Amino acid sequence: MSLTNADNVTKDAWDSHNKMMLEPLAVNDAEVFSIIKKEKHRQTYGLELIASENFTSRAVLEALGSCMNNKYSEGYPGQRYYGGTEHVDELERLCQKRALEAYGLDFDKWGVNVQPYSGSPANFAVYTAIVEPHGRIMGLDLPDGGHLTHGFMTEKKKISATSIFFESMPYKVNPETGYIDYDRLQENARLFHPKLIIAGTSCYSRNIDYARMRLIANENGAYLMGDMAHISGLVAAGVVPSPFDYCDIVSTTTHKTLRGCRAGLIFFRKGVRSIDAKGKETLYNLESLINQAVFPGLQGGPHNHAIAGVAVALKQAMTPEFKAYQMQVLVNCKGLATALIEHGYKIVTGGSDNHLILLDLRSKGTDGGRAEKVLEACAIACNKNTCPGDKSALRPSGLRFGSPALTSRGLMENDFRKVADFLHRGIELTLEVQRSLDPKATLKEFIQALSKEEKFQERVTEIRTEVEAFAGHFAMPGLPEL
Ligand code: DSN
Repeated sequence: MSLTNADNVTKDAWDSHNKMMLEPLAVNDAEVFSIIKKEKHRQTYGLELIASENFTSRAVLEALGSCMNNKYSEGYPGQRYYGGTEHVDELERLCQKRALEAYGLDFDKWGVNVQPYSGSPANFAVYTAIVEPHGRIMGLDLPDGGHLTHGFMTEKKKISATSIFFESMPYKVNPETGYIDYDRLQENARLFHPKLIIAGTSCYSRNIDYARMRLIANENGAYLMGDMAHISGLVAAGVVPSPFDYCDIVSTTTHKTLRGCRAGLIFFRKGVRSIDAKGKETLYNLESLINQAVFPGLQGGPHNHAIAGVAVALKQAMTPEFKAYQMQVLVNCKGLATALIEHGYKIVTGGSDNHLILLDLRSKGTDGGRAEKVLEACAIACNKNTCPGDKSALRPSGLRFGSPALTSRGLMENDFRKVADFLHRGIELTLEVQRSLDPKATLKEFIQALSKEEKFQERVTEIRTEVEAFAGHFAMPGLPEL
């Protein structure tokens, strides 16, 4: 580049540009640096109970922040549309190998695509691959614990693109028990004849009966897809039933219980799909359909930095330490459930087989939205959630709590009892604020009362101070500063 071109780039400006490119974030962009520092403080001194979140390791973050971010590599290993891809090819192949190994899969029977940017694009790629436009899918309804991308729509509107471009018929949980109503799913599937049934959840504390779902899929000649996003770390550790035993396809995110960076994976079966009465074999053709749907169907260049981070997380997921961590996730979740039940709370389904619980606040006379706001003010992060039987998704009566993130910080079962005490105090405060208001007061009025009235602010400060002192006690995985 000429230093005396039409734009009058001076040598000084050029030198300073080159210097700028080497500056650390704190020097180069103090504003973004300070926001990140505030978030780091929030994560370190708060209690993170959002069931889908986790704290990834330093090694994963280093891979994620590496030069792999700079590389374009549209295509697949050995067949790229760009030059200079020998190292990203090696990385993607390594990530594929580790993904299959982490789940104990036979390389002849399973393949994997490691390019999806996250779980939602992964699911859309699967539907694009195997369900024709307006073909039929069945997933657990969002208010019952399913995910947006499992075909979510309301009575009035198709919300998720997965219900706009595909015809969706949800299945439900039994409103009395909170367990998936497999009988009703079976009856409805016999009428609807879906092309694809999705066995996956976002807020369901019990193991899925994959064998039963396989049976229902077979009755209808449907594919069965497991969306194990929430439980993929638990599955890798072998502490919950595996969707791989029964599903044709398994999708996942990589940043929840798996504890990697944000990305998605799609596993697909290869080889024989079925053999008819005369012994004639039908083969799967999922590999080419899914690979084409991901690229060039829906995505451009893979995020090679994310693939690097996922590869690192998958290596960690094959260690005995990871198994010990996942076992502790389960113990801690059960401990939290027990302590909350002792405090007089109702847990949907009565407990948990996995990393999350759903607290039903209806019997307490409050709802998830109000309690979530009070807990947030007290430095406790969780999310409101509908409970089975809720009449309106606008006023969800539950709170979803997960144990993965705090377990990553080293909290043990007794610590989770303390967490339950904090939750109880926050919910008691919610009830007090509510009692001070007209029963018809809106959420906005509730938040105003909470933040304006001195007596409530004093209580918030008291709980928050204790929460911060408690949380600050535990180690935080990741990069030391950011
Ligand atoms: N939104 C995530 C969750 O919180 O469960 C799933 O994508």
